[in-house]
Amino acid sequence: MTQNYYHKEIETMKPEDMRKLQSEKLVKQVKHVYENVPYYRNLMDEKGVKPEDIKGIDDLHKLPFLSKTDLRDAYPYGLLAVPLEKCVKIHSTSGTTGRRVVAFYTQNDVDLWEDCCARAIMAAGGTNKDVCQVSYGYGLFTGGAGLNGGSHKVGCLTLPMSSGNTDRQIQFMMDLQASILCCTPSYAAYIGETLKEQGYRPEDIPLKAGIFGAEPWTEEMRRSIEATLGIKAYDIYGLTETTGPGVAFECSEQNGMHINEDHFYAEIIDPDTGEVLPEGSKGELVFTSLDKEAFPLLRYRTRDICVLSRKKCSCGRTLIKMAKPMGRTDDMLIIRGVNVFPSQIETVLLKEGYEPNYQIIVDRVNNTDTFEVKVEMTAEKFTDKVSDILKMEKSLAGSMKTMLGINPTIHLVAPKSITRSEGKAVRIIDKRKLV
Ligand code: DLL
Repeated sequence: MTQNYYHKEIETMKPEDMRKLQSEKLVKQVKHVYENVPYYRNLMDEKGVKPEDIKGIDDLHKLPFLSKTDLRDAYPYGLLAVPLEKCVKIHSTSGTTGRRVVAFYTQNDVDLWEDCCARAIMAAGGTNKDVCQVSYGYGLFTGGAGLNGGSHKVGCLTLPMSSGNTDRQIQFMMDLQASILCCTPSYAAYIGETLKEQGYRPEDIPLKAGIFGAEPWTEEMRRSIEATLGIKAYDIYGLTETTGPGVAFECSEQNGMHINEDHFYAEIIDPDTGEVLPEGSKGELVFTSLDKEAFPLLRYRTRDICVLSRKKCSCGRTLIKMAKPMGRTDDMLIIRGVNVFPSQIETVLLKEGYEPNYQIIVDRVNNTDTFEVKVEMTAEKFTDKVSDILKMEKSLAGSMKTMLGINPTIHLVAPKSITRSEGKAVRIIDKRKLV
């Protein structure tokens, strides 16, 4: 495959030149954050580090980490590094409890982010001749906006479909001859199955490539989607806290994702000690935004478990690669592309007058996640009247949908019927085989 680069000079830069560029950006960024974010300034002061101590990437380890807890504590504006009048938008995702994570963007931040997505689209073979169907959710979720912007930058004809309404997706795909599909891998699989049910063979489908991410997916799932849709499927990674999709993207080698390391410096640390681990070690992925303006997180702990590699890539890119995330160091689940924390479910249960005795059961049937929450009725709420139980289940499902953004199936069970554990409660039964 001939390689398309969006920023050839950066994407194929010599690693030593990249490190120099990263060092220069880091020095400026630390100064920017120290001067404008009192929350982080305090963390640096507590650690006894001053901006002058950071002369380049070699000094990065001296800086304190940030975690989701800091984002919650500083919510909503505490980590903002520019005046509000410079911000043009926000995106948001689940927090560990009721507080969501809100990320801010200046116009330059939006540009930088869209450039990252444009690199991903071009690495998947995209050009201005393509029709790019963006079927990630639009709105607060970053998927739709990021790929939409990237597609514009490449010059593709962009179909801003958002997710859902599969019949309409298929109609647009066929009528406008979409050649690139961007959505979660589970939605891609679902679209593929629906096309098959409607009698389309892979050779009837105009798509040539798919850019799928936001949730874990296996190699088997990739091969199955590729066969059903007749495409090459590329992985894409990102998180709201750093911008959204496009922090890393796959190339024709389909073996790990290149990190846009001119913007996001990656480290792997031991999640227990915080010690930085050498290349090739498995540990927690940490990102430092080198040039974002509004929400520039330094040493942000993603909780994703990962491995980095600088092995030469056949696509010619020299950007460091990350493996597919291999799990999480916390209990966050990703269900149908949506981040779900058990603590959020607990918050809803307590608010609705239930005890926090519950179990989350997740499975993947025909490439679609199922999401069930078993909840014990309390002695006060107990009833054996089926219509009352159904009403209570429906109301609880509604409150969960408001908190999580997706609808679980609620099963109310008799008080004290969920097995008590002698140690840590078994709250999550995840039957999916994701790695
Ligand atoms: O999922 C951003 C995104 C949108 C990425 C569209 C790719 C495509 P959040 O909702 O904040 O952001 O969730 C971030 O999702 O920490 C990972 O645990 C997980 N994740 C994202 N991409 C992948 C992937 C978006 N390709 C969290 N493989 C991250 C596995 C992924 N996990």
